[in-house]
Amino acid sequence: MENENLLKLKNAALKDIEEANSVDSLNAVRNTYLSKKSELSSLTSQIGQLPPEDRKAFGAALTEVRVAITSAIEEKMTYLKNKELEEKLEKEQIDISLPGISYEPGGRDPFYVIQDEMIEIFLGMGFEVADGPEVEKDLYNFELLNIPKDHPARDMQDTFYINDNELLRTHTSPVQARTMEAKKGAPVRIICPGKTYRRDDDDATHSHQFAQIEGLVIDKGINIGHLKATLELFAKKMFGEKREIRLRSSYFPFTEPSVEVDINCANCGGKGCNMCKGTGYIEILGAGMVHPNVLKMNGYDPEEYSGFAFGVGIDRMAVLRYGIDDIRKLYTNDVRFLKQFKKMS
Ligand code: FA5
Repeated sequence: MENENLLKLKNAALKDIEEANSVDSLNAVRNTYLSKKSELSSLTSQIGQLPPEDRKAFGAALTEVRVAITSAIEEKMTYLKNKELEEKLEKEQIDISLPGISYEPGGRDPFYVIQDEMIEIFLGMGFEVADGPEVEKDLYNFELLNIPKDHPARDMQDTFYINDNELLRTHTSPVQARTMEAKKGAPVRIICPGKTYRRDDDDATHSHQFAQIEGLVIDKGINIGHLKATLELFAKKMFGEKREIRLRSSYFPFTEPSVEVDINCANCGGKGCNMCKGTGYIEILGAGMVHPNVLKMNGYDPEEYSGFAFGVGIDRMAVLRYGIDDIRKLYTNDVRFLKQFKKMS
């Protein structure tokens, strides 16, 4: 093919490119002039049949035409794509009178509402907040609390063991031993909120993971009257002035005497109903006077110092306070329950 014909081919292509007025039509032009079946491609494959002295010049002329067509197409493609995008945006209509999507604001989880409220009450009585690890040493969880290895009381608090010496703490009481260790014989007035774990079967009132607030007071002259007054004030602040508490004799290896503390049932006022299982009272916590062995093991002279301690279940408090029928609802993140709670609180 003469160079003059090649020039015609190039001009025809450039004209078609110029006339293409959409991305689709430009793609069709590209197909006509640059595809494998195009005239340009078939000419390229014929170079080998030319006399050797003509091949170089003809090859260069073909390349020049291909480059010219390709760059003209690319330039036009950019222009057409932008134009089509602009046209699309112009056509899009926004109806500003349509109502927006309403997102309901979330609320605080009942568990944390109660936990904060309990902490506030104790802070108001002069307690400080202490902390301790959830993966705890057997030493602090049991031994320094007067529960040596093979003590039958361990059966009541079976747990998840990491190894022979480490476990998920079964109560917040190990913080008692840790605090006494840190205070080195000085007076103590702490609470410790935190997660606790037991190998308990889950049901409406039990969870294998729950939370407690531990309380510990040690000083000279502390007696059971201080314990009762502290817990009575706590119960009234938490559940209302009319609530009474009752101390029932109990057993914990780390307190002597030990008590279970009940509160009179708000539902029936103490007459007996389903909620309090006919007893008129509902158990809220375990407590007692710190056992002399515990004081001794943790660096306090029981002849000089005495103290009281208590452990209250935070989840149980939330259940009682809000009349939640199943403790597991505090953990399952069911939005229906959380919404219901938001309305209640
Ligand atoms: C204790 O854990 C003692 N450490 C409490 C204590 C501290 C006594 C200091 C004396 C001095 P108890 O096992 O009773 O005691 O648990 C205390 C509270 O934790 C219970 O009253 C209850 O509110 C809560 N609790 C216990 N087990 C569970 C469970 N599986 N699920 C939810 N709450 C629980």
